[in-house]
Amino acid sequence: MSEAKVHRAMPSASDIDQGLQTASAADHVIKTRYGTMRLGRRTLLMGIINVTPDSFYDGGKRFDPAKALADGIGLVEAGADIIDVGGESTRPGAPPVSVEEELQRVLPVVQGLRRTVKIPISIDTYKARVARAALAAGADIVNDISALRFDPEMAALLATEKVPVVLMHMQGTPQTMQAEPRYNNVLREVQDFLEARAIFALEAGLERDHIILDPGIGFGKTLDHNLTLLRGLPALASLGHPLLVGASRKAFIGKILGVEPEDRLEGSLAAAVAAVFGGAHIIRVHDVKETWRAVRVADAIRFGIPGAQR
Ligand code: 9MG
Repeated sequence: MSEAKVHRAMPSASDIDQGLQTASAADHVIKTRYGTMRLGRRTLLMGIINVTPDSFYDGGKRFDPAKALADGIGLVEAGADIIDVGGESTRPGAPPVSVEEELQRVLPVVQGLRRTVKIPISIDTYKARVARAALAAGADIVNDISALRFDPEMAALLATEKVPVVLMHMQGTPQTMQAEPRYNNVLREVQDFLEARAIFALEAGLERDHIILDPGIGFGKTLDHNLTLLRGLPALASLGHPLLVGASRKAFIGKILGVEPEDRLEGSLAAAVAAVFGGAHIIRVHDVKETWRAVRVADAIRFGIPGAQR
């Protein structure tokens, strides 16, 4: 497993699911410029590389691009299927950064990863200018926490570039979202929002197969809202698009266990496994090696062991 997805080793990103023989009810195929991802036969892992000084867990750890690149390669060796590179913290209250600053942070890392790893790279940004430059530098997917709402040029860019996008739910903005999140029915409202954003994306010219939905765990949600959404993932999966879930080391885990981000690994693994059983196709995580093991076992229970006689 370890070197399989870096350039110095052999298989390509299109081999992601080679050899797997069990299929689930919700099969999806996402074609990226770097290879085809098969979803629904096993859960994919999106490894997080935040090139920021202030992210809630890894802020400052990868602010040096060389360190971010080395850690990104390490996540691929640990089993990541996608690497998500971000240059602006989205923790509650984090200040926005300028386009120039964000580009300075992410571009060397995207370029370095593209030269080195053989899996799709995702750029975590809601800014069209950052997305455009990152795509030119080798990114394949755009992870837009605003679901195409914060930058009016983002939808047209993605339609032209023909790349997949993650459309995430958020109430408010990162600056305001945790002030007083309120819903009458959080699951219904998030479901309606995601459905509406998928329709918006389609009408803007994105391909149906390029739309990934995400409930936005922790983005304008209380503990109870987050738990209701994680419990309700099957309803979100029923929208007919691949589902991405990011719960890794988030505050709701800290609230349950009374622990700081450094001590939330076990809670994150529990959330990842719950997401697998809820129908998530992609899990966004900091701890790829540990999540890879937990999710392989969860996948074996859910789908059967690939190739095993039954
Ligand atoms: C950038 N970012 C932080 N948390 C996230 C989550 O849960 N989903 C997505 N798509 N992006 C996230």
